[in-house]
Amino acid sequence: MSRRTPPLADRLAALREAVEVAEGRLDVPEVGRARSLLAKAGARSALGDATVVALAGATGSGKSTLFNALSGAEVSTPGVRRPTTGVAHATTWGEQETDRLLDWLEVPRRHRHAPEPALDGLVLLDLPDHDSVRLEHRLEVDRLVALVDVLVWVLDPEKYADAAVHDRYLVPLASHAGVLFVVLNQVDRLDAAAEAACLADLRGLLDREGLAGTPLLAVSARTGRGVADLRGALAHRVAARRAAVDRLTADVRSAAVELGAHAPARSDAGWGRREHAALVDDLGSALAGAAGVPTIAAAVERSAVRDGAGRTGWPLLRWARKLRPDPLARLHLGNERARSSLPPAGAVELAAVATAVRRARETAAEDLPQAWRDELRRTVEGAEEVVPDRLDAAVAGADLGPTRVPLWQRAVGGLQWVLALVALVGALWLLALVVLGFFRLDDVLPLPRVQRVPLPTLLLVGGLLAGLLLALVSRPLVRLRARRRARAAERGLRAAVDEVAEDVLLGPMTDVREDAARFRAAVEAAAR
Ligand SMILES: Nc1nc2c(ncn2[C@@H]2O[C@H](COP(=O)(O)OP(=O)(O)OP(=O)(O)O)[C@@H](O)[C@H]2O)c(=O)[nH]1
Ligand SMILES: [Mg+2]
Repeated sequence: MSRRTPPLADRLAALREAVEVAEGRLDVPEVGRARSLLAKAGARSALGDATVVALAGATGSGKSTLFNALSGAEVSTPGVRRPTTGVAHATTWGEQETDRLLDWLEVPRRHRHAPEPALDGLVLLDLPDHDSVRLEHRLEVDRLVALVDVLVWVLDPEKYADAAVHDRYLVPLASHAGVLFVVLNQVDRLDAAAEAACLADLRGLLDREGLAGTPLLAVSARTGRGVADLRGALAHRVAARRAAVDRLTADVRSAAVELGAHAPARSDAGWGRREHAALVDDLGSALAGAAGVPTIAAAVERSAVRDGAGRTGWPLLRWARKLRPDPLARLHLGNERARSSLPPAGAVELAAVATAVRRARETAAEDLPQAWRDELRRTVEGAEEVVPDRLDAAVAGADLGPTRVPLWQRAVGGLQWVLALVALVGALWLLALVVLGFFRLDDVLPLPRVQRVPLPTLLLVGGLLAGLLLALVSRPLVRLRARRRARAAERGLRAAVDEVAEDVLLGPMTDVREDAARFRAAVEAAAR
């Protein structure tokens, strides 16, 4: 087997791969036809290497007469009343068991020819008329034309140019060199000049139809002229023992060419890294809007301000802050399996998502044929349905950044307690002085002064003022840290959202493109 023509098994494997890739993806009739061909090939290959030759043609062209001439007996009755032959007849040559083959072909009338080594392995069929007034004849012809290995088209001098035969049967087999013979029968009815003119005209017609490689023989089934040549040509095909393989090869190639109409023009499947990253970014920012990432980031910031201010604020007012709910906790994040309490995305956000998805889909659809574009659209539509749930789960489970309390906030918090304690000591001291003064026991407690200010007053006022000052100084720092936390949370959320964009939308789109490329490669391998 030369390298340019791969063996039938390889072609069939390639066609099977193309069908498997296309299955459930491409909604085109060619896939179904290729699948039936694979079934036929599997069945035919198991039925031996006999050569099934069928005589086909219009009613009255002389198929049955020629069939009998080749069979050497009147197996099929020719007739004057048209159409004559209603069911296919078979004559088999040689010892080979052909019953299973004929069962598969569903040909009931069978005749075994006397031993004739040159034609050993031939199964000759006489078909009904292809252009019959009877529908069942036409159906039977079409069924068998698809199954046999070699077709001998029997034309007669009147109707040899009939467009029905040429357009429907001959032209589609143009690529099937070796599968087709054309016979001009009844040449006994023509004189030499008319026969030559007729043959030249028919030859020209066939050549123009792309059938230049198809042999054309002049015969007369009645006188036997040319029948020996036809017998010789058939013997040649039979001896090669590859008519079945040739027919299947030709079928696989035309099926692959048909499928090729739905293959992408370019073979490179994926998009470049930069293109891919740009798509993720585009989709990610649209999805982030719809997923409420800005809302969550704002809640993280407010929550961090609340916590930080609480921690660094004046201790005696902390309980008041605790009464206000945590804006982050209200969103019920942190559980991937439960829905968050995020408000649903608004119309603007949803429109932005739709636009980004459409842009991504259009990029993915570039240079894909229509059938793959349709599949891409179906895939994206399916994916879009799960996007809201996947987004919610993603943001609910996203890493919102470090939640560790910063050391300085702890330190400030501790210092606040100390200052509060100092103020308290001052207050209690003053209270004690007032009580003792009431009982005229002023001298029991000393009253040290610092620069003429009584120490307890200094402790009370100083503690309070210092606490207030510390709280005020801490505020901008708390805000700064809250903004940093919000940014970190936003990064975490974006990463989770980008993953959804990648997983739910871009991944399946990439799969479609890759399948289209695989399809193209398989179709090319089958058609080579
Ligand atoms: N002159 C002449 N008549 C022929 C020749 N071959 C067949 N005939 C006649 O043409 C008529 C039709 O022949 P059939 O063999 O029944 O034709 P068929 O193609 O089998 O027709 P259907 O079974 O109806 O499709 C018969 O009368 C034959 O005798 C031939 O080579 N020369
Ligand atoms: Mg007939």
